[in-house]
Amino acid sequence: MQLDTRKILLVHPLGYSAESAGSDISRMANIMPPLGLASIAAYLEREHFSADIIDCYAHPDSDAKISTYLQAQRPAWIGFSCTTSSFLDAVRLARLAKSILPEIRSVFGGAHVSALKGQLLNDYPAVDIAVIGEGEETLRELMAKGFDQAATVAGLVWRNAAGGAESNGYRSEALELDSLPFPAYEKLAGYPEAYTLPLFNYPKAPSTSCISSRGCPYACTYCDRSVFQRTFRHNSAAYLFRHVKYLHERFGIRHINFYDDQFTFKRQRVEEFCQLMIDNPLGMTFNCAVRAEHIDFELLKLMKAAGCWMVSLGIESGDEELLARHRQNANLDMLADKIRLIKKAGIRTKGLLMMGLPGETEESIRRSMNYVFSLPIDDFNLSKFTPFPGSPIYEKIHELGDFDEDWEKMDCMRFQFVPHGMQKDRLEELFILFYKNHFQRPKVLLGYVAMMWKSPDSWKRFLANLGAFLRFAKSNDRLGEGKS
Ligand code: B12
Ligand code: SF4
Repeated sequence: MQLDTRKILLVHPLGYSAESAGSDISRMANIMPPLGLASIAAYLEREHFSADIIDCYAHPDSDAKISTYLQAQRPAWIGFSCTTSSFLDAVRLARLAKSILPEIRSVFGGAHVSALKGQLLNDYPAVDIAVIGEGEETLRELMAKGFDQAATVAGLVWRNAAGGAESNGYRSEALELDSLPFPAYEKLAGYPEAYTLPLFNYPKAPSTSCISSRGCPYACTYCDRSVFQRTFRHNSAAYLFRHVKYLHERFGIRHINFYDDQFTFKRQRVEEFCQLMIDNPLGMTFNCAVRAEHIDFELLKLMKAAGCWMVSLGIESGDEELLARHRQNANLDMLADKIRLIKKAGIRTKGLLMMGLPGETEESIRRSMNYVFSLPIDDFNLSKFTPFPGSPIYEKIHELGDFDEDWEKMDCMRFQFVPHGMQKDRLEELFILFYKNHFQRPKVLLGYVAMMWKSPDSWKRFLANLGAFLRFAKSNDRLGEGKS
């Protein structure tokens, strides 16, 4: 029987073994919808193709579901969205798909694919086509023209007659974001309940994440911007308000986490959006991420009035010299002033930090701790620096320390890179110490108590998973014992 050339199954891989998924603390705390795949699915459906999504990240153990779908629906295409850590799981699933439907064509997209392009086709026969950059129109055109015409579709990597990878680079025209349909959230099984923001990061449920812009004009050394590059395109305030209202009315969403790299980059857009939220109250709240350069007190007050609950802000390091090696405008006094302004406006603040950057020393880590603990920060996230393909630093990373480039382990929860002059074990100890010192501060503990009424759903989830959290804390305690 023929395969359906107008049908595609879109898969968000799990990225690690399903057996370990149940006890993974980050999964309990944080599961976000795959917005790229949901946007592609909505776009294809509008263009009269058929697209379904299986999200293994939200639903581990989805192999059987994928097999059943392929046997019953017989799509001619299967698509995978890949970060570096999830790419090999996608390759495994592509092999599984080909064992069921040998004629099926696999299309890979996402950050890892946009960064490494042809290398992936050369090394992984299960990858038939890679899409570079944004995927909506490229995939539509590919599905409309067919696999044999791949060379005529801009934004692809394909195999030529000799079997080598060939690419025609990025599409010359980026999409106008207001022309896109809203992501097909309804195609995500269990949405919105199956998706949860990090604990204590939202006041009410159900919550979701949402994207209203693409790209970032900055060039931090550790950041992979291979998909949307150094541009900034955004939805208008009116479109964004319609989107938020739609999430509220159709899915009952009460809190949104805007995952834009630079939510406030265009000040006027944010002003207009906030005014719409104030003039047409939906009873909703939101979080967003900003760069310190793009906020001021007037804007923050307006955001607060519009329902802004928490602002995340990239600090990365409390060592100014180290910071200056990795990002523009490394000014810790300015950052501290902006954090105080966020608090003054009545909004919670979350600092985003990284440990283990090239140039990091025990001294710089201590400076980071002192800096962070001197600020009125409500929450912080400390990730382990990981040099991703596509990030500027990746090119010369081997000159800067020891790098174990094991893609499956590159999930920012392990020190795959150890800068010159540091030891991996010591980095681990200091990492735990950082968190330990944070949680031992009475102000912080009181803040979590206050969450009983500020975010009761978080406490409910926390208590429901208490056993796993205690196991996690105990294992970390052992690691951190006796060290300071
Ligand atoms: C939200 C988010 C998350 C969420 C949800 C992830 C998801 N799959 O949607 C969560 C919190 C789970 C997450 C986790 C992680 N994330 Co994250 N995350 C993001 C963020 C901020 C937004 C993603 C998004 O929704 N973008 C908007 C949509 C529209 O874009 P998109 O997903 O890229 O999809 C477009 C194209 O890529 C392409 N495309 C994507 N998939 C496919 C598939 C096909 C078939 C086709 C044709 C095209 C295509 O078309 C889409 C539409 O145009 C991005 C940064 C960013 N601005 O994109 C980082 C980003 C993707 N994450 C990153 C990282 C490092 C991680 C983590 C490793 C770190 C961590 N511990 O948190 C984990 C990895 C988890 C995993 N197993 O994959 C890196 C990836 C770098 C890399 N090479 O791997 C990014 C790029 C941030 C950065 N600049 O460093 N993340
Ligand atoms: S880390 Fe943030 S500010 Fe820096 S390039 Fe990436 S998205 Fe832009």
